[in-house]
Amino acid sequence: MTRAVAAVDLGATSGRVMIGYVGDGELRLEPVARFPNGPVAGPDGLHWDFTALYRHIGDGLREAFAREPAIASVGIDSWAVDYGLVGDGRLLGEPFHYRDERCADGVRKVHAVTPFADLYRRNGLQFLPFNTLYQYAIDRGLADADASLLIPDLVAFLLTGVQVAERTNASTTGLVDVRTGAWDTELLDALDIPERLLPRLVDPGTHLGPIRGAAAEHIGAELDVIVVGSHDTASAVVAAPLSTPDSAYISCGTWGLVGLELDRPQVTDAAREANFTNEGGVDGRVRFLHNVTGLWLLSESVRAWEAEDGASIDLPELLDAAASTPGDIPLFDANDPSLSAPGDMPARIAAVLESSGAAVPATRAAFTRTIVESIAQAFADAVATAGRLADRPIDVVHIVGGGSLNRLLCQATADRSTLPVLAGPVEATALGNVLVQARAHGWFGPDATLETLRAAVAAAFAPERYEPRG
Ligand code: LFR
Repeated sequence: MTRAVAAVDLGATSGRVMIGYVGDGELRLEPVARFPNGPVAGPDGLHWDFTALYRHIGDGLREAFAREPAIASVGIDSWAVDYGLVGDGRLLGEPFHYRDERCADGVRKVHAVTPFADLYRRNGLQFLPFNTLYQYAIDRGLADADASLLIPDLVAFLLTGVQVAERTNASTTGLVDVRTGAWDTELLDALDIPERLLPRLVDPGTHLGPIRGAAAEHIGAELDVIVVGSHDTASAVVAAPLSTPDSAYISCGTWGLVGLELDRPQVTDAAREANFTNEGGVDGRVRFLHNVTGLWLLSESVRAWEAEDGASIDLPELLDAAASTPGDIPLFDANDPSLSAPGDMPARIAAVLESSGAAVPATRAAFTRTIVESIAQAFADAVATAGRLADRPIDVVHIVGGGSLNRLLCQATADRSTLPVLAGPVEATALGNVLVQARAHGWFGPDATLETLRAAVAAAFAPERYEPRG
């Protein structure tokens, strides 16, 4: 019997629809559709082109169902924190993009009411200027809305008509109580955020209901939507084949999410000072991690160079050239806030290098090497900090996601952390999405834990090992 589900996985630079096959010893992804995503500058700031994304999702699901009529359900995940406002059953405008600089005003407003140390005690989240609560603080649209839905919940609502807030992603809003897992109504009151906007919280694995109306007609089927770990990082961690109890993971795409899985949140002063987050994981696990700016630095630099040349750049070729750059490699702080917004990344990185007295590499290959090594250094530092904060002797680092294909980055992370790196799977997020649906269908038996799912990943996708070089 064919056991298949569809995964919709939306990343900050591209989205995809995949078919996931799960059967006797089989775990396999078949790509169906891939479409671009990114910030769109409007008169009032940066937005997402959600309308285009939603159209691509519908087309992708139609194609998936045409190819594989056995598809039993659909799961949706995306980047975190961003939301769409809904009124009278419709999306009220294109969602804001978290890289929009307006968030700074929201931070000032929220911290004037609730200082960061108090927020951290309540929500356990690292400071990121775009966390949803800061965006709400300056969003005039809230008053006219009936509901605010995070991106995957918004897609699910438009498909099924059901409004929920999936728990792993809701944990990134800053409005969920890290101790109880419920909406923090006291904080909502203090910040004047209407409680009516926030739908009921549900766990990954919840059956939401069938796709209805025009969407079902377009796709050609009333496929069931199953809630997955809808924060992409939560799904990626599900499919990180953690090989020892003291494994660290890095989910590396646009961001590098570096940390550990814990059973309980760590809401200590030391964790707050190190800016470590306690995001909600699938099965109530805690994603104790730090956001490191990841391949964003490279993709934005390549985008700038391509614009300069009016021609596309072969990334593998550039990385090969970078790997053989001789001499000293100047480093910069990958997390410098000046590197967060889109646009002219090479000049901004050069400014960060210059301000610390470091030399600016003269060639693109050397510049690329500096970017990759700076990311790897930030990864190594975050791994060490995670181990120290959680009192764990980290013995291996798993790199999953797009970054696992970047050999230079994997080796540099091994070297700089002095730990072995196990790289892969590259499509961890989509796999985690597929696995949580498969488990909800009972395909892994009645007692399947995350360890069961990870064993399936390890069996199907042998990781590539990088030993640290002295
Ligand atoms: C990764 C990610 C991170 C989150 C950032 C913004 O794609 O979801 O986990 O901090 O995007 O939403």
